[in-house]
Amino acid sequence: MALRQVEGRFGDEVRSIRKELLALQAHVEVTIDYPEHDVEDVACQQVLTVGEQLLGRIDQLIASAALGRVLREGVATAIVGRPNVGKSSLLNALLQRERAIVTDIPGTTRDVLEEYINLRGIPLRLMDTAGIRETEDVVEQIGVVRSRQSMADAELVLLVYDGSQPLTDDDWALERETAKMRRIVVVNKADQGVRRDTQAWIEGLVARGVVYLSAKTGEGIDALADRVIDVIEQEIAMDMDASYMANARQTQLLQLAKQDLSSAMDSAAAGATLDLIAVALQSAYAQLGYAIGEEAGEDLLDEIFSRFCLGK
Ligand SMILES: Nc1nc2c(ncn2[C@@H]2O[C@H](COP(=O)(O)OP(=O)(O)OP(=O)(O)O)[C@@H](O)[C@H]2O)c(=O)[nH]1
Ligand SMILES: [Mg+2]
Repeated sequence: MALRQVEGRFGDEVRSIRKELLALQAHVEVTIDYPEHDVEDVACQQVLTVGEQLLGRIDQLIASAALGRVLREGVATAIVGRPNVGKSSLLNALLQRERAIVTDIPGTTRDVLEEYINLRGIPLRLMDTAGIRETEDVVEQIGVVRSRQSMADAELVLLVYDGSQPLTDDDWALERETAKMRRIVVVNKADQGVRRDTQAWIEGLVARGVVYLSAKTGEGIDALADRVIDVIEQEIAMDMDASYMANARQTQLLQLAKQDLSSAMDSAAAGATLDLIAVALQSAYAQLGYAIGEEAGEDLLDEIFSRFCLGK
C-alpha cells in the first residue's frame, strides 16, 4: 500500500512539473511566432526564473528515489554475532516461524539465509548469518566470509549478544568491526537473566538504544521492531510523507529532463535564439512524459491556443 501511495505521488508531481514546463514552452513559442505578442527578453527571463524552480523540484524527485528502493527491495538487514548467541532464533522470532535450524551447537548456521518480512508496512530483507569467530573448520570459515559480506552489504546491522554469558574475544572484536555501521545492539537470552558484567560492558560501549529481548519467549521483540522502524524512518527513508519515488529508468529520464532544462536555461542566459530554447524545453517535456508513460502529442498546440488569444 505504501508503495502504491508513493508511486501515485510521483506521477502527480511529474504531471505538475510538466504542466508548468508546457506553459513556459507555450510562452516561448508564441514569442517566436507572434513577435508582437511579447519581447524576447521577457521570455528568456521567464525561462530562467521558472526553470530554476523546476530544476529544484526535479532534483527532489531524484533524491527521494531512495525510498522507492527501500520499498521495492526491502531494507537489507543482517543479523550478526558470534556463534550460539541466538541469531537464527531471532530470525525465527521475527518471522514467527521456524525457518532457520536452531541447535545449541555453536556453528550451526553455515550459510546466509535470506527472508523478507513486512515490519509495520516497511519491508525488510533479513539475513541470518553464520556466527563470526576464528575457526579451523574450512566450511565454517567460508560461512564467516559470507557473513562479513552480508554485513558489509547491509543497510542495517542487528548485532546480537548473549546476555546470559560472559563476553568473549569474538564479541569484543565484532563490536569494533561494526562500530561504524548503522547498527542496533541486541542482548538476547534475557529470559535467563542478564549478567551484570556483560550489561555494563555493552552499555559502556553503546551509549543508547540497547534492546534486551528473548528470542525464545518473544519478550522484547516488539521493542526491537520499534527501534528498527525508528532507525529506518530517521536515517534511511528520511521522510516518508514528503517522498516520491522513481525506479532506475525513471531516475535516468529525470536526469535527461534536467539536462535539457539546464541547456534551455543556458541558452536563455546567453541570449541564444528562442528556437534553440524551445527545442530544449520540448525535449525536457518529452522525457518527463516518458517517465510517466505519456507522449507529448498535441499538448503544446492546445496549450498555446488556450492560453493566448490567437486565431488558429
Ligand atoms: N534461554 C534462551 N535460549 C536461547 C534464546 N535464543 C536462543 N537460545 C538458544 O541458544 C542456542 C543457539 O541458538 P541459535 O539461534 O542456533 O544461535 P545462532 O546465533 O544462530 O548460532 P550459530 O548459527 O551457531 O551462529 C539454542 O540452543 C537456542 O535454543 C533465548 O532467548 N533464550
Ligand atoms: Mg544460526
